[in-house]
Amino acid sequence: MQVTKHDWTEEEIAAIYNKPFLDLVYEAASIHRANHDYNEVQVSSLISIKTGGCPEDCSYCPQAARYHTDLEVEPLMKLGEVVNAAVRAKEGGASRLCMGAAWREVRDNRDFDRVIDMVKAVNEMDMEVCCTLGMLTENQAQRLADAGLYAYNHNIDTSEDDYKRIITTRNYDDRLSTIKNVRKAKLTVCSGGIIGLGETVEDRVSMLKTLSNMPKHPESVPINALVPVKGTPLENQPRVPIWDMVRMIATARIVMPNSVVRLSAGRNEMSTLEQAFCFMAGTSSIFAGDKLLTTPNPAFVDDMAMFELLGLKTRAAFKNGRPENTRKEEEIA
Ligand code: SAM
Ligand code: DTB
Ligand code: SF4
Repeated sequence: MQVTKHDWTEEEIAAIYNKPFLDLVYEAASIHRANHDYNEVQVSSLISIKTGGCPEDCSYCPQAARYHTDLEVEPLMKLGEVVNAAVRAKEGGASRLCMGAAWREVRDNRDFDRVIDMVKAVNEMDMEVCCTLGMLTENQAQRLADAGLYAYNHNIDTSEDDYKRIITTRNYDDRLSTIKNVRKAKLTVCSGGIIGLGETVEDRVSMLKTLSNMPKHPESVPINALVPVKGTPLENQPRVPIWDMVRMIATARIVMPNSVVRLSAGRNEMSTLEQAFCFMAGTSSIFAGDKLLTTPNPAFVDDMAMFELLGLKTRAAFKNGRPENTRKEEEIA
C-alpha cells in the first residue's frame, strides 16, 4: 500500500489531469498495478429501494419530484423483494448490493427501521451492503453500522463553487458533514461525483482536491458520466467525451492510490474498448445489472462476456476479511 498524500494543491492535480493523454494513462496504470490486484474488479449491483418523489432539486436527477420525468414513483420496497433482488444480484456476479433511496435525509421512522432490516438480511447473505439514503446523523450512521452495513455512498458531485449551480436545496457542507458522520461510525466511505454537468476542468480538479484531502481517502470513488434524463434541467447536456472520463479516472487513481475507483453511470453508452481504457487507467469497480437506479446499464451477461474478453475477474465479498460490525449473527453467537 502506498502512503497517501492529503495536501494536494489544485496546481498539482491540474498538472496531472492535463498531462499528455498517454503519459497520464501510463502513470495511472503504473500506480494501479503497484497498489492493487489489477485484473480484479469489484462488482456492485444497485437497487432503488424507494424511487422518485424526492424533495431535492439536484438538476441531474430523474428522481427529483419537481421535474417532470417519465419516472414512476414507488414506495419503499418490502424486505422480501430486496432479498430476492439480492439473490439475483449475487447470481449475476455481484459481491456488493447498493440500496438507494430518493430521500433528502434519513428520518427516524418505520421506513428507516425497515432499511435496517434490509441491511441485516443482505449482510447475512455474505454480500457487502452499501446504502445511499441522503443525509445522515451520527446516530443514524451508527445504527446502520450496527446492522452490518459495509459502506455508505454520499457523492459530492462537483466542486464546492459549482455546487449551487447544480443543487440549491442543500449545500456542500451538508454533504461533508454526512461523510464525517459516516466516518465516525467506522463505516467505509464511497464518495465521488459526476462529470458532464457543464462544469469546468477547474471544477473537476477542485472536486478531486476535496476528496483527496479528506483525512482518510474514501475507500471507493465513483466517477459517473451524466446520464441526461428528459425532463431534468440537464437533459440537453452533450455526452461526456471518453477522453474526459479516462482523464478523470486516471487522475483520481493517481491522487488516491489506494482507493477503489468506480466506473459508474455512463457505461451503457460506452463501447467495450472505451471501458477497457478506463480499466487500464485504474478503474477497479463497476455497477453491474441491467439498471442503475432508474436508468439502463449493461446486463450481467454482457459484463461477464467483457470480463472474459479482457481477462478480468470479480473480487470476492469481504476479500480483506469481514469488518467487525458485519460479522454474522451465527459468528457472534
Ligand atoms: N438521495 C441520495 C443522495 O442524493 O445522496 C441517494 C441517491 S442519489 C440518486 C445518488 C447519486 O446518484 C447522486 O449523488 C449522483 O451522484 C448520482 N446520480 C443521480 N442522477 C444521476 C444521473 N442522471 N447521471 C449520473 N449520476 C447520477
Ligand atoms: C453512484 O455514484 N452512482 C450510482 C450510485 N452511486 C448510487 C447512481 C447512478 C444513478 C444514475 C441515474 C439513475 O439511474 O437514476
Ligand atoms: Fe434526491 Fe438524491 Fe436525486 Fe438529489 S440525487 S434529487 S437527493 S434522489
